[in-house]
Amino acid sequence: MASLPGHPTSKQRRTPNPPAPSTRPVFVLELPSTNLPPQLHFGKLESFNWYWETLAPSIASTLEANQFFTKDSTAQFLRSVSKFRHFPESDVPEVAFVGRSNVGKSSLLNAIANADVKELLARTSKTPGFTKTMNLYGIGGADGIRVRKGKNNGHDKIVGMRGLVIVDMPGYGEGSLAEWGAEIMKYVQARKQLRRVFVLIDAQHGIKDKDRSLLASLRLAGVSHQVILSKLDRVYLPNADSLTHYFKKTALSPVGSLADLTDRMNEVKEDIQPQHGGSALGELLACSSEVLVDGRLLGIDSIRFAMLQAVGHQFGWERERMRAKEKAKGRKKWRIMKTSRPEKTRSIK
Ligand SMILES: Nc1nc2c(ncn2[C@@H]2O[C@H](COP(=O)(O)OP(=O)(O)O)[C@@H](O)[C@H]2O)c(=O)[nH]1
Ligand SMILES: [Mg+2]
Repeated sequence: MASLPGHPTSKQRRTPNPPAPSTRPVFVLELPSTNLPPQLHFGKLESFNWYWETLAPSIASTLEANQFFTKDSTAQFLRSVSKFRHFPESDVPEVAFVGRSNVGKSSLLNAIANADVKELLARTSKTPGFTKTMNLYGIGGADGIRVRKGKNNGHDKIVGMRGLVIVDMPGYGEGSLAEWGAEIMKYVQARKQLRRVFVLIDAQHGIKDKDRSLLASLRLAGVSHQVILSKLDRVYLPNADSLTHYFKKTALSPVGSLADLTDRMNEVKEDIQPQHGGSALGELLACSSEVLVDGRLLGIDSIRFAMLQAVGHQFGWERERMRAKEKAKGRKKWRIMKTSRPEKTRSIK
């Protein structure tokens, strides 16, 4: 008789001590399915994302994340600051984008927020085009995210409910990381609202020494961080019904193979999760901010999900679970109230 799926066969039942599951993730190649939502597979390459310690988002969560960034909110430019001490106080959780100059930070921000952040910055900032400033953008929030002016020389404060702030950092270029980063390191180490730093690495050029030093500083400081491979279209474009350049509107052809991408990801993974000490979040996301694959920018949906997860956004299923918990708690309280004797009322003399 054929055994039922999930039931051990007689041979398996006879094995006294089954070998302990390997802690090394199994890197399984799957055919990319860009028009299919990601599947929940532990330790597998999800089309072009690799989740080895975390779970890929469900279809519903991905849709919700997209809705959050595209329908429920518009990006607002909040402020440009060059010194950590000039940051406004804030009630709103933050994430930051860091990486080498030209790695694609601002383009990714555009893609995620479905906005032209450079234009927002030029329109709203008195000192536009500053590549050396840390630029703050607010997204979402019931009434939007905004800066409330401090009264009587008090501090300005970023306020708003159910939204997040994204900080677009200046890139580290030719100079040393120390030159680049005194103020930025102060920010990542001391900013209380910062929930996760997204470190962008160019998928084509791979990880460089300066990226390694930055990752080491983040590990040392115990700052939560996650790596994203940018410009994925330069190494890999899947075979899809339609491949189009977002700006030029030109048709494109498939590029590279999943095997190339796997090699690149393996290389990066070695660097971001060393044997000892803290490490980056156990997933590697890859994206393109410029190529549409069957009408969607490659990999952006999963990054939207990761950002919302980083700021503690409650997804639909989490809200349901909380509601069920509250309900169960309410029932228990009611049962206790019903079964316990009423207290004797004491007369006040
Ligand atoms: N092919 C490709 N080019 C990109 C992508 N993202 C950004 N770029 C290009 O890379 C350059 C630098 O991008 P930018 O977002 O300004 O980088 P930043 O300095 O890190 O903010 C620009 O010329 C972009 O057009 C991408 O996903 N694919
Ligand atoms: Mg930029």
